[in-house]
Parts: sequence; C-alpha cells; structure tokens
Amino acid sequence: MKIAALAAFAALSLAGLQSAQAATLDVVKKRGAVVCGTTTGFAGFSAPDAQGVWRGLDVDLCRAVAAAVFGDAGKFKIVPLNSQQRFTALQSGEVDVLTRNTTVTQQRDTALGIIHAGINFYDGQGFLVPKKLGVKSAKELNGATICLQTGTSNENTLADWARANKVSYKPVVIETFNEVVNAFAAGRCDVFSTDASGLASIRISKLEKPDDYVVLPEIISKEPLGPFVRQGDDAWLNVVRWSLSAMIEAEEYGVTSANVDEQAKSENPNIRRILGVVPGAGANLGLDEKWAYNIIKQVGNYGESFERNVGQGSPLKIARGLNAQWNQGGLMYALPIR
Ligand SMILES: N[C@@H](CCC(=O)N[C@@H](CS)C(=O)NCC(=O)O)C(=O)O
Repeated sequence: MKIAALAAFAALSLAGLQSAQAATLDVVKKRGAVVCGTTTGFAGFSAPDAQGVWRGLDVDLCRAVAAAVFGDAGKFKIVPLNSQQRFTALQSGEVDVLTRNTTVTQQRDTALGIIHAGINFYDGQGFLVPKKLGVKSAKELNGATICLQTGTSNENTLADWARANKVSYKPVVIETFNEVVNAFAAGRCDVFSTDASGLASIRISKLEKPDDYVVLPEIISKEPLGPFVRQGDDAWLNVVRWSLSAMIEAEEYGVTSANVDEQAKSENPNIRRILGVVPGAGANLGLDEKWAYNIIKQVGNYGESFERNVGQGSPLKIARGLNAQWNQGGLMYALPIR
C-alpha cells in the first residue's frame, strides 16, 4: 500500500511537473500555429521572397517545428525583429521561439531568462570592405570607420579584438539592418563587420555590385548561431532542440525529403526510430510519432535546407565548412534519437 501510494504520488508530481513545463507547447497547439521571431529580412537565413513567402535556413527551422507539432510545415507565423528587439520579444511571449541568427553566449544563455536549443549554423565574425580601399587584412584597419548593427554581439567582439590587436577604429552603430547596410553602401563607413554569413548575404543581396567588395580573411570570433526559447519550459525546449536534431540526424543517415517514404521501409533501427516506424520518440515529446517524418518530408534534412538556402543551390554559395556533418570534417553532430 505504502509503495502504491508513493508511486501514485510520484506519478502525480511528474504529471504536475510536466503540465507546468508543457506551457508553450499547449499554447502553440491551441493557437494552431507556432510564432517564430526572425530577422527583418536577411537573405539565406530569414527573408521574404519576391512573392512575400518567408524563406531561409532559420525559417526552415521554424517550419520544422510546425511540422513536428502539427504535421503541417505551413502552420507558422513570422514576427520580424531587429537585433535589438529580439530578446524582449522572446521574454515577453510575443514569439514562441527565436529562429534568428543569434549567437549563443554564456550571458544570453543565463542572464536573460532564455536558453538556446541547439546550433544550426557555426559562424564567426568578419569584415567586408570595398575593393577600392585596397585593404588585404583586418590588421590594416587602423583608423577605419566600421559599421555595425545595434544590439549585436558584434559590437563587443570587435572592441575586444581591436584592443588586443592595437587597432583603433570609429564605430558607426545603427539600429536597423537596412539603414546600416545603406550607410555602408553610401560610404559612410569603410568597413561592415558582422557574422561571415551576414557579410556573404549583404554582399550578394544588398549591394548593387557585389564584385566591388571583398570579405577579409580574418575571422575574429566564434559565433555559434542557434534557436532560443524561454527558460523553465523544458518540454518546449525539447520540441525545438529535437526538431533541429532530427534534421541533422536525417542527413547523417541519408534520409531526404525525396526518399523518406522509401527509407521508412529500412531495416536500420536508427532510421526506424527517427521516422516513427518504431514508436516512442514522438510520445516522449508529446508529439505524433510522425513528427520527424513530417519534418523531413515537408522541410527536408539539414543538408537539403543548407544547400537550398545558403549553400550551392543559393546565391550565397557558402561552403559547408564547420557546418558539415561530424563524419565529414564538420561540427554537425546530431544527438541520437533513441
Ligand atoms: N550573431 C550576432 C549578430 C546577429 C545579427 O543580428 N546580425 C544582424 C546583421 S547581419 C542582423 O541579422 N540583422 C537583421 C535585422 O536586424 O533584421 C548576434 O547574435 O548578435
């Protein structure tokens, strides 16, 4: 009796705990859409196309969460946020998840009431300069004016690097993306500094003559970019974290949007678990057993999303580099779904 009572109590407290933690997932399910915070328009990662459809590596992550929760990658809403606005929007509940080129740092992960749910792009901060300046290395930037966007990690990283390398510069810090890009294009600063992915995107999508600009060879920091959720909601953290992980793991096992139905017949136990042929992973997340199948079928695996949005199938042509799979010399290492 005593043991039975204890077990009942344990089950009750576990249920209580789970319901407290499941808040965002419940809200999202009731609303019928996941609300993702993105950039205001940063080609390759999150930007509306000519038809106004939001596309990009980060938008795909948002779609993946929608596919996992609803079995429908279309059930999402985008809230465009500039760098400065993004954390308040997540903290206040205006968005369910930040899918927006945000660097994971110790401070952001601890002090802001938010926490990262994985890494979907390993990046580093760099410099973009007009070729006509004749600059070949960042070490030659002494005395330069450098454009940066307000509210980015890039401001502090640049200050640290400049101090360490005895480079003096004049920061031109502007709040909105278009204005800071326009300031650079108009020559109001000599240099633009942000994540290398951002520089590639700006060069190709925002500057009239991309060939007149060059990205300098120095990468001055680690910028691991990933989705963020609010602290204290582990069930939702898991939904986002494992949606991303499923995309990465699907690539590792060669499961693509094109072959996912064929792969569902695979004998490989890992693939059978990912695709829900062997049940369990879905129930563990409070989702349908087809959660990952739906992500892969409708959004694709990580490699497909990478190539289409920022890689060889896109104007950006960013190499996989650090974002290749762990067994291909990169850092993408999915946590196993088992
Ligand atoms: N990874 C850096 C920089 C991210 C960032 O906000 N970059 C700017 C410059 S590329 C951006 O995405 N702006 C787009 C916008 O504000 O809509 C961070 O997390 O602070």
